[in-house]
Amino acid sequence: MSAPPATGGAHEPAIGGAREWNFDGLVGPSHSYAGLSPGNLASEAHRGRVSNPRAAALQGLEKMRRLHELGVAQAILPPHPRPALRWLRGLGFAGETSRVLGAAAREAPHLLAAAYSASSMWSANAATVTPGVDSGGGRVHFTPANLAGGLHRGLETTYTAALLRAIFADETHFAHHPPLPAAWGDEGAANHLRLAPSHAAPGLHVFVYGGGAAGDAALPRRYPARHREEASRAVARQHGLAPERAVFVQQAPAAIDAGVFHNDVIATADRDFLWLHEGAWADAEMAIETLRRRYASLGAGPLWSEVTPTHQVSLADAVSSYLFNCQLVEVGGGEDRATTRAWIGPEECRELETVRAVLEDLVAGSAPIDTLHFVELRESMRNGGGPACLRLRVVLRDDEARALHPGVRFTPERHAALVACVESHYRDRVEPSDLADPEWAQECLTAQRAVLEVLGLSDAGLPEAL
Ligand code: SUG
Repeated sequence: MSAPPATGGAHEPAIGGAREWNFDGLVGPSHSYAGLSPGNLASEAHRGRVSNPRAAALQGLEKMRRLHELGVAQAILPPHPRPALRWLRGLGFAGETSRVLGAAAREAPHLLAAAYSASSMWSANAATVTPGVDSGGGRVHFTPANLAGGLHRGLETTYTAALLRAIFADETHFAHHPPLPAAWGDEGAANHLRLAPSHAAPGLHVFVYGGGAAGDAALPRRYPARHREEASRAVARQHGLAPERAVFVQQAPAAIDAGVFHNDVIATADRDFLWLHEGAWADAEMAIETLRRRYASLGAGPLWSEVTPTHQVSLADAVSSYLFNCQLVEVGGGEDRATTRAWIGPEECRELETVRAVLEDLVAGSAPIDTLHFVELRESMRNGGGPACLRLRVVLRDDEARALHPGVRFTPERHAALVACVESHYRDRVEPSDLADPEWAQECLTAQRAVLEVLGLSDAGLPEAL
């Protein structure tokens, strides 16, 4: 289903000096395959494999470099300090570091793996963000996700909240909310889409949840529904979104059972373009109709929607290729040149014929996607993290962007410094048995501090240990 915009729509140049910034989570030195996420098929399938944190971080940095080269506003979020020794001590593992690690390895290896997890790299789950143009009071709003659906992921929230406050410190521009109660799972921006004619224009927000008040009758049978409707509604309230600017949509339980643990595995959007799989939402047709009507009633113009049917790409192929877990970004533009929309997706999409065919078809004319860029992210993909998972979108006006902590902006010099840092501090081979080694624990903590140094965040008051 698609409806070409009456005017240039997606191909019109950006207006009003607001850009979408992509904040990528740099992979941490303890990146490993611990099989920590039930319902995330890649994580389950790769449990116990040898990981390569150095390659993982370099792959992520290369993606950032390519986006920067395309002219996308790019920034970097540091990894969190791991292992979370204080957390392990709080769970009753006492004594020197070597004793804590040894006892956890013997008695509760899953807790040790959680304490080491580098999952903060998937920054689409870090927070939900609302641009100032939509938030009523004019400030950019942030709610760190509680990630209550996973022990290892829930460990991220405290540090994420501190990081966001350090990076977006200027209270005249940025508002920070507390994370939501853990009873309401909140997985952040991975389940949130914003539709608007341009980044600068007011938008319509789509909050996608897995279960909740209205959805309890139809929950997935096999895998958990991580995100609650109540969480989405609370974020919309916190951020001052007018009711007509928020639509709440339930994920299809069958999609969750097919491995779609976040909406960004099966649906995406960029400005006036919405693209999803037929099986993504509980009642996709009705939801899209509601979105079209709402979008039009806000005076935003026509919404271009594209639904990929199951007979073209099965849910299983969508999940294994991460076709929808792409970054759709506005590139080019300038004084009198129209911008184009680029698809940045994983190499895996090239390898599946059905998926490649759909992409080629989209570019050939059936949708407003102009170019395809394949990126190599295999280390992250094996844990279920594609290009979209690795970045948090933050729409900023120019004056807001100037208020950012300057050290997190991507520059070629900073890229080179991070590559050097990764090459000298990150291991290229980590096995599950390494987790009990106190030397490696120390190496991980030292490497994280070296990254903070490059990003100018060493004195930002971030927690030193978790
Ligand atoms: O939460 N994987 C992450 C992947 C997150 C992907 N993010 C988005 N879709 N936005 C998760 O399931 C696996 C870690 C391990 O098994 O070691 C993990 O946490």
